[in-house]
Parts: sequence; structure tokens; C-alpha cells
Amino acid sequence: NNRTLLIAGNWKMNNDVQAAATLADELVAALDGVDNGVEVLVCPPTIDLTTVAAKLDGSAIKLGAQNVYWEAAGAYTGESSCDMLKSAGCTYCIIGHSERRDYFHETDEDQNKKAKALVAAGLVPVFCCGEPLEVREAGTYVEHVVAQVKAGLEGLEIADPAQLVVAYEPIWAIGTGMTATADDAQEVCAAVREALADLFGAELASGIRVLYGGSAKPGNIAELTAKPDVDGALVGGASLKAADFSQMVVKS
Ligand code: G2H
Repeated sequence: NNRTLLIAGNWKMNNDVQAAATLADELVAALDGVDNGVEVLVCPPTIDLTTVAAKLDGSAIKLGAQNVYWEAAGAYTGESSCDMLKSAGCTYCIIGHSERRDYFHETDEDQNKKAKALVAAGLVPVFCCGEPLEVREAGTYVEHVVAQVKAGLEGLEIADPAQLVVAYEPIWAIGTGMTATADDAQEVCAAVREALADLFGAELASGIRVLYGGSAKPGNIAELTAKPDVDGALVGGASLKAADFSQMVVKS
């Protein structure tokens, strides 16, 4: 396929401003001279964005946020708008992470509004989906994930496959050390691509990156990205160490 692999780091709620600056410096140094065609993205906490943006200036590493609110401005205490993220240097934004859905009660409808606002602002959503353990065990995980993709992305208007990224993250594999096998990842990533074809047409769907997330690390990234429908990874724990994260870029 012609899709550019994407290795995306999701720092979650880790690293204060000083620690973020240090990690960004380390990443720039570790990836200096690495040019294997893999796109690299880091998504720090909102409070760290401008500091990390300054550190990444001049490098090929892209910057993304972990959350956004869909309104343009106003009385929404604690939130950040698409234009604010853009002004801080972001080109991507994670939405619909299972931690946001579980701990902050975000719905598919919320993700749909966020995705539309991001695309309208020229930012690329990294739309997360994935099933909990009980759904995996019940065997209905493909239907579960396809339903999330359709509800979250219906009515989104894109003209170029680079305007959207989807990350399949089985919840039972997140931060648990339990990675889905590469074949598990491939099965659901292929189903996600079929759902994208239903939404956007086969041609656009064939160009949209579908990532795997959930305990991705240097030791399993090559096997994952070797699969035809796995176009990279959304990396949590292993993105917090520059040596591990840069290894994942090199091995992809
Ligand atoms: C899944 C992933 C990053 P981890 O949440 O989004 O985290 O790699 O720590 O499982």
C-alpha cells in the first residue's frame, strides 16, 4: 500500500513542563538523522504543548493534543478549542480515547462533534476505538468497533485520506502489558478500513492510516507494522522514554 506509517506517542497525564521539555529534547536528539519514511507524532498534555512545540521546531516530529472541545470559544471552563491547539503548534489531536470515554463519560456523539470541528479547523483527528474484555470474550468485538467508527465519524467530510487517522485500541491491552497479537490487530484494523470504506468510499479508505494501540513497544512494533492494515501505532507507556520511542520508529 502507499500509506505512510505513523508512530504516535500519547504521553497521557505524564510530564510537567520541565520534564516535557527534557523528553522533547531527547526525542529530537534520538531521531536526528533517522529518515526511514515513518511519520512521528507526539501528544503531550495540553499544558506542555507550547513548550514541546518550541523544542520540536526545525525537526520533522509533529505535535498533537490529547483532547479538544468542539465550540470555538466561550464559557467552557477547562476546555481548549481547535484554534487554540493550532495556535500552540498542533496538527493532530487524539479523540475518543477509552480513558476519556470511561473516566470522563464521553460518548460517540461527543467524538462526532470533535471530529467535525477538528477537520473544519484543518487539524487531523486520531480517532480511537476499541472493545472491552467482555466484548472480546463474547466474540462481538468487530461489530462493537465498527459501530464506534460509524457513530463517531458519520457525516464527517474529508477530501484527502491524510485528514483522518483511526487508532484501534483494545481496552484489555491498554497499559496492561497484554498486547493483542499482530493477527488480532490486523483483523480489526481491516474491519475498521471496511467501515471507513462504507463511510467515505473505498478510495479514501485505502489511504486513511489505521493504527494499533495497546502495550505497543520496541519488541512488538515490527510484527505489528508488517501487517497489511496496521499503519503504525499509538504508543502510551513506551512513548515516555526517548530510547524506546525512537527504537519503535526505527523498527517500523
Ligand atoms: C493505549 C496506549 C496509548 P499503552 O492507551 O494510547 O497506551 O501503550 O500504555 O497501552
